[in-house]
Amino acid sequence: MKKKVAVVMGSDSDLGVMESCISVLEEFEVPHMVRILSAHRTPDVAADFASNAEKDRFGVIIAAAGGAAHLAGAMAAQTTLPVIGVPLAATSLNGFDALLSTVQMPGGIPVATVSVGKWGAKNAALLAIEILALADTTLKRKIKAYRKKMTKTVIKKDQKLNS
Ligand code: RP5
Repeated sequence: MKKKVAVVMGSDSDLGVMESCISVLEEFEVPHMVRILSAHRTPDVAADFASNAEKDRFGVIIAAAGGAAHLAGAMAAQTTLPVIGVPLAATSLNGFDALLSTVQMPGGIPVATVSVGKWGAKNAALLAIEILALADTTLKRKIKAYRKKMTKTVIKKDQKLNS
């Protein structure tokens, strides 16, 4: 049975940006679940989800948060599954605060942190797919094809610009 990706976020206000993540998982037909779980507002529910994630057949957890962004770290504290943190720009500090909260994990509890906002959201999905592809040849083929297509698109744009 294929492993799933969990996409968790601190608030429904994060959903707009996280669509960039969800759409990539859909494009690659990766089974996934999207949850609103908060490290601060629903800490018990969040901890329960993360501690059961491996048993519930998840392979990777993507965690996005913007305000006092502890969600990825809180997930990682409860599981040895890989956790990818997506810092979001939700405060007057434009996401720099979320970046530091997410990336500066103390030694022993890793969180793979991507960039702030929609690029990070997209890359979180691609990174999760690359992790799952280590044990899934179909997914490996798809991710290589995705890269080739992207390369061709950029070459075409360059040729168009110079023709
Ligand atoms: C964080 O606080 C959430 O991840 C969100 O980015 C931010 C603000 O949440 P709301 O007040 O919009 O619900 O926990």
